Amino acid sequence: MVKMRENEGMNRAPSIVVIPTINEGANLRRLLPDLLALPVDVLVVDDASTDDTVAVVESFAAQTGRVSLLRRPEKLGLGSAYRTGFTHAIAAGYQYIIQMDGDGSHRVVDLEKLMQEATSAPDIDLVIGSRWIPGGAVLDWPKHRELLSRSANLYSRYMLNLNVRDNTAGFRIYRGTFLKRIDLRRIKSEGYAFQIEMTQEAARIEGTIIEIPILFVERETGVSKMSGKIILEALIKVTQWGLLRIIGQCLHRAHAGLARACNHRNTL
Ligand SMILES: Nc1nc2c(ncn2[C@@H]2O[C@H](COP(=O)(O)OP(=O)(O)OP(=O)(O)O)[C@@H](O)[C@H]2O)c(=O)[nH]1
Ligand SMILES: [Mg+2]
Repeated sequence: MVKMRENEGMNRAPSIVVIPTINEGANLRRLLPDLLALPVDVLVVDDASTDDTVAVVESFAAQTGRVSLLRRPEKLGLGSAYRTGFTHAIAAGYQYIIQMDGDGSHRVVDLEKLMQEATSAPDIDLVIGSRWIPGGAVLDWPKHRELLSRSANLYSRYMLNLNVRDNTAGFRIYRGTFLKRIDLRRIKSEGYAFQIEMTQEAARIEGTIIEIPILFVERETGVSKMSGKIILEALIKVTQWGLLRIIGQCLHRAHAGLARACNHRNTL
């Protein structure tokens, strides 16, 4: 691993962007210069890319000293890449930990907006770049992808009772101290389910979550890693979590009803 910058007080950027990659060399070559124009450091978590991803990252690391690279020997999953990246970022003491795809779908202009919001109030724990609130949109996405994303969000919002429109969004800023409160070892999902599980956990520990509209742009180069397995994982997990939540609620109500009935009998 290229060494991460230690906490150098005022000299180091307060924020770090964690980018998971597999074969995103062409995209990183365009993304990194724009990102590094902002006051951020970058950590790339790469799973055995066979293109020039590693060379591109190492070259920016050498030129700027603000880019780190964590290399893993095989494709270990998006969720696991983020868990590893987040763990390093938390340990290094960054104030804001940013999650962003390396395929160009998440725009740096939108990141600037997200950063403004994240830093606008001390109580904001999680900022989500949202496609599905007014002002948000997708560009060049096939209709079936839009339908899939919209239905996944509707289903997870209903099943998990989440007040977030874009649960599957991968463009986010966590306050470092807040992310530290989430036990990442308990988060087991890998694909879209990872984003949903993190949203669910953030809501469970009563974080302040806001959504900011973004324009999500379909990748121009490279290959999508989205698969049927990722969709199935999300469908199964959301259904399991949702049913457990609903059963828990029913048991709670039944217990409360029983207690009320007993109290009533005792007062007769
Ligand atoms: N390290 C690592 N990165 C991954 C893995 N899967 C996907 N990525 C990266 O995560 C980011 C998002 O993956 P994409 O393939 O664009 O998947 P997506 O954005 O969910 O789906 P599309 O809309 O089809 O692009 C990209 O930067 C990928 O290179 C993985 O298993 N390990
Ligand atoms: Mg993508």
